[in-house]
Amino acid sequence: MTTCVLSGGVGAAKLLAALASVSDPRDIIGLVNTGDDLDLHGLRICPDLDTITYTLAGLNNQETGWGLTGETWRVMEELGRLGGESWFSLGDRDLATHLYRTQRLSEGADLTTVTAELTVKLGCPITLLPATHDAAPTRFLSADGQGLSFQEYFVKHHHDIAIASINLEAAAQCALTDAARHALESSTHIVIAPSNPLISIGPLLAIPDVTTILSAKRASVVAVSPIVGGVAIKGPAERLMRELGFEASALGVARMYRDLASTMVIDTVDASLAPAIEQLGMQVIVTNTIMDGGPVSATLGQSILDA
Ligand code: FO1
Repeated sequence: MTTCVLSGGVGAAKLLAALASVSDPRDIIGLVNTGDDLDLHGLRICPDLDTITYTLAGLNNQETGWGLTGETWRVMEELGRLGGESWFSLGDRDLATHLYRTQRLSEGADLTTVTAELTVKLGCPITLLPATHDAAPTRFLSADGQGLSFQEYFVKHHHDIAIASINLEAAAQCALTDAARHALESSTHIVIAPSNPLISIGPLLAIPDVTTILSAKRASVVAVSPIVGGVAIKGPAERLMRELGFEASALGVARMYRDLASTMVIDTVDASLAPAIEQLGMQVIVTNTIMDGGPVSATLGQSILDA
């Protein structure tokens, strides 16, 4: 019994930890978005892979939500003094991960191999797979006509800029890795994490063959809504969904996933939306989805595995 989880960053990390708390972590695979990845200072930065690795290893920085615990920022401070690019903060400890990854990639190792090395070395007990080895950066067009990279939108503009469209063309041109394809095809359960459907899950679904595989396995696909009570648990999902013409609710998320998932997990505060979601042809599980890293997470994890 293997569970493959389509994953963004923070929300997915919490869900993967929840699933790992109620099953053998060796049976869980995170299939992770790389659309947020960037090259900066000559380093390959993979925010979602690192957020999940650090969280599952118990090393995540709970103040920032990204990066490592016990972090210091001396390199960034020095870089700022030199007038270097310091808008995207890499902590001193986090830099070691990036130096390691970049060096291994430059030696010819692929991102799947390097990710496996980092998860083992850092103590993340589940398997994490990048969905692709190709560069597939997510881009944005702002309402005032600027083209933006993911991290320009997310960090430089604090995702506080109106967006006209999301560009997933690079993802649509890239190839699923063999390991990712095998994970999707052979897993008994597939879960869509409560990550942003447009910019964390969207880039995974844009990769050729992913929606085909999910549709064929729809009966074993469960999606967890990242929108609770009309509000995103974290990040810009609600605002982006509205700006791009989607209803910012668990029902709106269900409409996006109806052809891919047979079961939708929604929060108890959204229980009144269950009949409308069932009318889309989905089963609905109503439970507490605000994960606490303890009993609430465990109950959510178990309900997903039982679905
Ligand atoms: N998010 C920020 O808001 N500011 C940062 O300076 C920042 C640096 C950073 C460095 C490494 C890393 O793995 C993640 C980092 N993030 C930062 C988080 C990241 O930009 C986003 O949270 C994700 O890409 C969205 O899932």
